[in-house]
Amino acid sequence: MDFQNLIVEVENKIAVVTLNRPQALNALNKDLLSELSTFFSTAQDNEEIRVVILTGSGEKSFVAGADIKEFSDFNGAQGQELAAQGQTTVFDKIENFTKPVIAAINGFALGGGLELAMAAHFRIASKNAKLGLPEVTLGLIPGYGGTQRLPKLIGKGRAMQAIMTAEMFSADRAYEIGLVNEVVDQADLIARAKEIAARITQNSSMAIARAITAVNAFDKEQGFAIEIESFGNLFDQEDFKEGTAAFIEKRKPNFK
Ligand code: CO8
Repeated sequence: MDFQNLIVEVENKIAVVTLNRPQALNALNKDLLSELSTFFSTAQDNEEIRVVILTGSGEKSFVAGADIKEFSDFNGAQGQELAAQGQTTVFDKIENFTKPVIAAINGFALGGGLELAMAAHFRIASKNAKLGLPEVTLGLIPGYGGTQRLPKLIGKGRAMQAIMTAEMFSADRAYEIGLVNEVVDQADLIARAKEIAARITQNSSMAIARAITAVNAFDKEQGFAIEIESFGNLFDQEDFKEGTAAFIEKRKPNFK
């Protein structure tokens, strides 16, 4: 995989994807978004990849938002097109990706950067991380799903306040309110993300894919029906037979 704005390292079925525009604090421009979209399309069928870790290059920033310089002269139609295209080709694609995506937030996660982290399945952060949706300071609102995903993660009232004030959460505060699952020293961030990922790779990837689909359906009307359908379907799969057999035989399962 040959990218200009991403560094992709795959080892032990774990892909570490580093967004790499440090001169702009890894802001999301069109090229970077397009490469992210390509990466996730390719990774879907790549058997060498079972978990994806997203992080930013440098010690200062995960992603400082959408690239303000790129859209500063856009009109309404262009802005809407940019947001719609980004949501479909990147943010929703990540949320619905059937392999776990972990955001390892190594600094600023602002605007589109926090929205990217929220599209991931869960988040861990380094102690220096700062998270927020400052769009109203630019006369905008979050356009990459932030108005939908932030309230689900931290509650409507807190999300309203965060969006209205544009204030940043410290890593510790983000942990307190459930926006990130863990806070670690920056030096340990990727190692910890890999540790979690390695644990995930021990489990049935087929079951995990179904779990992602079911959890994502939680707030949709048909959520319970999707859960039931996926649950039933898994009974017909090899992994279920291996998993239950291993339990009964008191051994570790060997999932293909
Ligand atoms: N876009 C473009 N360039 C950026 C961005 C950005 N979001 N953030 C930082 N940069 C650039 C700076 O312009 C600067 O470049 P240069 O050296 O050429 O001047 C370089 O990165 C370093 O940044 P600073 O010098 O500003 O670094 P500081 O440590 O002083 O400040 C901050 C760090 C606080 C993160 C500051 O850079 C900042 O406030 N950045 C903007 C944060 C922001 O407002 N983000 C939200 C953007 S809007 C958004 O994400 C909307 C998402 C939905 C879009 C839907 C499609 C329209």
